[in-house]
Amino acid sequence: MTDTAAEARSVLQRLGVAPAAYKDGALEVRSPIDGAVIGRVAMQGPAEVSDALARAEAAFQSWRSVPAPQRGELVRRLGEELRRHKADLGRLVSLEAGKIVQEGLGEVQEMIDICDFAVGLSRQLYGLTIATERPGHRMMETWHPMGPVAVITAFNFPVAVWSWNTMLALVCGDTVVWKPSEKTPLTALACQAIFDRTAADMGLTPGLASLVIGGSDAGMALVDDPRAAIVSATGSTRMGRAVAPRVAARFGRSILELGGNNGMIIAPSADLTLAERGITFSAVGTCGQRCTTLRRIIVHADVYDRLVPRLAQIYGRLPIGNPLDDGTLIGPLIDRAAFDGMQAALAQAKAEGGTVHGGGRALADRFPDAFYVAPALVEMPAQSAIVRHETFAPIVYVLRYSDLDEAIAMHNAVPQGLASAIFTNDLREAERFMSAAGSDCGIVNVNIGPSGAEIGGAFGGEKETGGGRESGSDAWKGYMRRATNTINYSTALPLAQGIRFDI
Ligand code: UN1
Repeated sequence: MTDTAAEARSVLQRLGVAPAAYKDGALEVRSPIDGAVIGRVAMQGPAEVSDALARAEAAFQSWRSVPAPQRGELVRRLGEELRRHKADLGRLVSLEAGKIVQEGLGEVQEMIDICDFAVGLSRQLYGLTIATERPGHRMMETWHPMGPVAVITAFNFPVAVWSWNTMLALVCGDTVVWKPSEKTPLTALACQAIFDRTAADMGLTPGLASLVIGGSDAGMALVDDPRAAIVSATGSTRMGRAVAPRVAARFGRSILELGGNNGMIIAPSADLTLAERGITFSAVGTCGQRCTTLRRIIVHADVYDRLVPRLAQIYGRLPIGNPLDDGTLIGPLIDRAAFDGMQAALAQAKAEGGTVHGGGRALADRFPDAFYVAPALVEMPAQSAIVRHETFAPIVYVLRYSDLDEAIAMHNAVPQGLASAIFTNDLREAERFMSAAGSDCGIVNVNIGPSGAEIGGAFGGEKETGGGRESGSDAWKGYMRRATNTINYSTALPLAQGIRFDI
């Protein structure tokens, strides 16, 4: 059996984190693998937030004027460091967040990918030139850095989401103050150590990116501080509801990536073998704790009786276990609260007429202080209250439909709007689902599941998901401010709209 505490110590050492940072702080960090304490980290509060923002603001004064391609050089080197440390950082993600090794490594790969993306972007921060109505004039847009970005992240992607934000922010000329989840401070310390070493090697000004480990008082201090030009927050809709109005009240900018309730329509023409794989990875990957996790399957009546029993069979034989072991596909839930939340949701689903397959506690003898579960497949008679609610656990609700319009309406009739998918071989159905009258989500896939998005596309969603976009496409614009410039190179001063104003 793995000694998670010893492993965490040696990985942290290889990643260059000073032992003082995780030896005797007040915050006990437990590995979800076995519940063992793997670190003790100091808790910081509003005073440290204020100091970090002061440093970020000071660093911003010079960083904003460094040419963007040179800023990209920092990100290029960070990408190289991450390549070098991929195995260790991926393992630390497994130890601290409980992901299987493949997914821990995948998360670090996602960091490397956003570095590559951001390096390219550092030479592509372009604005438009616009035709003006005035002779001898030119109109254009220039994009400028915004200031310090407060990055608030969740336990489930403890390193990738920081890098989505930080790498873009850095090439955009912004600086960063990061508050990670209190459940995953060790991976945050490791990222910060990598960052600090790289920035120091390059002789860069301190304070470009810093870390504050703390609770909601630290988070709210970031949210309320006008020096944080942008607040990029990832987490529950409840958290977003607390954050968004406070940032808005001071006219700050927010980028919100909140809850999902991701659905998939299985049409009569669907390739069911492909669908089974798509469903299983999306529904049970990361033990159902991704914001993109598949939570609802809307299955056509003609294929329901072929697909659902097969899924129940697959679910029954998925390897649940220590995420560090080869072959494990389902690791633990993050903690007891997640387990209790899952059981409460299953009880409610039963009360609402559902038939539950699986969903019980697993491996309690071997790991009495950890929370492993069998993934749950829940057949529901209708899209009742519990189905419309996001439970962060491996529960997938199965619903039946007979008409595509009805399926799309059902698909959209939830408060969240992150990711969605349709499995169909019918071109008309696929295009319908992607059209203006189709899925209302930010991510709309055909013949692949809703989770596991790659860097390159904009990531985020609508409604209670918060509306933010991160990572790919033109998400960089969220980290910059736009100036519209009108330049007069004539000897006259014509006014727009033909206004005459002679003095
Ligand atoms: C999250 O769960 O917060 O698309 C992010 C995915 C991953 C990112 C998930 N690339 O599932």
